[in-house]
Amino acid sequence: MMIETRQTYQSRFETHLQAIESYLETCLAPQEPQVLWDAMRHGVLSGGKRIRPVLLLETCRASGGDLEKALPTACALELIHCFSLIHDDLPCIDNDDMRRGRLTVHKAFSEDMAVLAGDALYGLAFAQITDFAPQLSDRAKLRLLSALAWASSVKGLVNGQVDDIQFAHAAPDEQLLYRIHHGKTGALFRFSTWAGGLIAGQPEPILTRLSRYGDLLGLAFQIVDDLLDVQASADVLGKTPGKDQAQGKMTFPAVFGVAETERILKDRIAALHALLDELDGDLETEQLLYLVGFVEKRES
Ligand code: GRG
Repeated sequence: MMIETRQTYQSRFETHLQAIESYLETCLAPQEPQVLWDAMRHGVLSGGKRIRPVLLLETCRASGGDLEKALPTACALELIHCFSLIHDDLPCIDNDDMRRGRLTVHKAFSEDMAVLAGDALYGLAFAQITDFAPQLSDRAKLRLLSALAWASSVKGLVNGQVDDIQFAHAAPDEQLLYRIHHGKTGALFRFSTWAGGLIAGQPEPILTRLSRYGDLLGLAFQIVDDLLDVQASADVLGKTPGKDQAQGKMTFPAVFGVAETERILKDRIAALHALLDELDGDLETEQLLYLVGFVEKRES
């Protein structure tokens, strides 16, 4: 294991962020019809944490891969994530006015434009891999496209969201809680860490472990999200706190209470440390460990 300083981790994280912001800005350069592109830009270029594309870039780098090769797929993933947030905020789903500290897309524009901006981002995401990733082999592109298609639809985001809607106000149920988050949050996290390894050319057994890293990290991320919804203020969160409880959502604090939720989080963090210990040697794991700390300690 190489020993690097905290400053190195932060500056590497920021380098990833700059590459992502600059790519997203270019791929969303305004076009006609202007209102559509303005709405798409509002939904994407609005200061998200970019944790999913950072994870993809970092698992690729930690695997010895080329960051330029991974960037289009990392940003495709962020476009899909932003699409899901735009649709999630719609009046017919979560009905939120604020996201990332500013008005949601349907509030800043209109409901029809928010639906269409989301739809456009979904297609634009896949086009980043097909048209703007010449360094990837056709086989790698097909595997990435297939995995992303499943993760962002019926084996991930959408089924997770359907469960989330259907089981709002249902009796607390541990199995259901994990099922919802395995889809809604876990699918894109699993994709990010698996795809980073795939692009770097890692063998299947390592890809399986990288997926597990994404899965555990996604779960930790969601647990922190649920705790923040109970504990943080609107200013810090950039969105309305306390909404989960108001909407009767199946969250970790709702099912387990806050103290037990904090214990489960510690348990998952310990499992992440153990997994990264196993991967050390095959991968440069220190920055992946730093990202575990980032997820655990985040305040918004
Ligand atoms: C077909 C893609 C698609 C979507 C339609 C609405 C929907 C189905 C799915 C919603 C999925 C969803 C909103 C999951 C929430 C996951 C989550 C923890 C979001 C917050 O992520 P952060 O904190 O947000 O990374 P930022 O703003 O930092 O990007």
